[in-house]
Amino acid sequence: MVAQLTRSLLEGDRPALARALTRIENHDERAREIIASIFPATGNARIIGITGAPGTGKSTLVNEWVKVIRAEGEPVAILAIDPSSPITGGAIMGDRVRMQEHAGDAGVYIRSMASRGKLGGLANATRDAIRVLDAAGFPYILLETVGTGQSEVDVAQLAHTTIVVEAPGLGDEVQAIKAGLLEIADIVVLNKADRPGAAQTLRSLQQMLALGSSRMEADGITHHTGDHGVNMTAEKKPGDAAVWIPPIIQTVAREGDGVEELWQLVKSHIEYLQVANHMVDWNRRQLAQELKERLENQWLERFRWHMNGQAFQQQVDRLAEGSIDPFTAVDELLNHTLAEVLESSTALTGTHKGGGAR
Ligand SMILES: Nc1nc2c(ncn2[C@@H]2O[C@H](COP(=O)(O)OP(=O)(O)OP(=O)(O)O)[C@@H](O)[C@H]2O)c(=O)[nH]1
Ligand SMILES: [Mg+2]
Repeated sequence: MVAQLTRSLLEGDRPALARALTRIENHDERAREIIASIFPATGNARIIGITGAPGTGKSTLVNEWVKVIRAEGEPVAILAIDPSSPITGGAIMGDRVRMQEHAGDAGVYIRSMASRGKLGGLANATRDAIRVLDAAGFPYILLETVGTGQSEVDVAQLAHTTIVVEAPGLGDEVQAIKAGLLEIADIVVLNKADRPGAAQTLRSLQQMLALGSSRMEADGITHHTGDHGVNMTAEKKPGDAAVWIPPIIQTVAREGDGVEELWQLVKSHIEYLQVANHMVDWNRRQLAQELKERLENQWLERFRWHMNGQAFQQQVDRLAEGSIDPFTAVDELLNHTLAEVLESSTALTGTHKGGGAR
């Protein structure tokens, strides 16, 4: 069943792709088998993250961008992580309508994924969804997330290139700064450059990027050096000339203005990653982070599952009687549960069949 699905998926079959993504979205048990079997076929796609405050024009930008990529003849997948927040939930319909112009194009695949689900599950579900799209043969995956919370910031960092979109007229503060997004930007887009206040927002962005770091201006583009989050934390090695300086670009997404230039900037960033082993470093860092998160989640889940209700209640009783102190109660409970978890892990030979925290 899964073998058939995987085969179809690798052949580029769209219904199979949709089914696999649904399994991932629903945290279906078989998602794991799918990922295991496609894993060797992944690692080829370039992932470009587009994030920013609600309404900054991310979807409009993506829509225009898809036209540019398609004009070059490359297939492209768009993965939109829908926030469950009621503020932006309504935008999904708008996106559907907007994206309809790509409906007849087999080279464009659009999918939105709900961000509800288990704690810490969003980044992992997104990782898996990216792998499925990658295995299905898309050379470019555009990942749209609303940059409102830590989990969205985590998701934005799954991209090789992270674009932070800002717009004027969203209040006094620059939203990307408020949300802590600027630190993870490889490219900053000031969209809605046609709107009043654009010049001022541009100045604020430039100032923020320049804060605590050197700054150079050329051709109206402000550069910035320093620590730029996940993509930029690679140690500079001797003989390694390339250091990426996140540029700011202005766009009017609704008119398609600046989108071509943005694509060229993204291509130079991809090139930058490919020289001097940045991509190899990036990949290892991503995998280490994923392994850490999955390990923590699995451990916690198993631990909760094995947390014996009786043993727990017993400790509560003893605490109430005053025959034990809370520290000893925790120690004993921990040892008891730990033993159970380890025992069951060997019995299951690594396959978790428990119901988790449900
Ligand atoms: N004036 C102007 N309006 C724009 C521009 N780009 C997008 N818009 C408008 O801004 C509104 C929000 O655009 P979206 O593309 O849905 O924004 P988004 O960032 O995807 O929004 P969420 O997904 O809800 O976070 C729409 O009404 C767009 O038409 C632009 O360059 N200039
Ligand atoms: Mg959107």
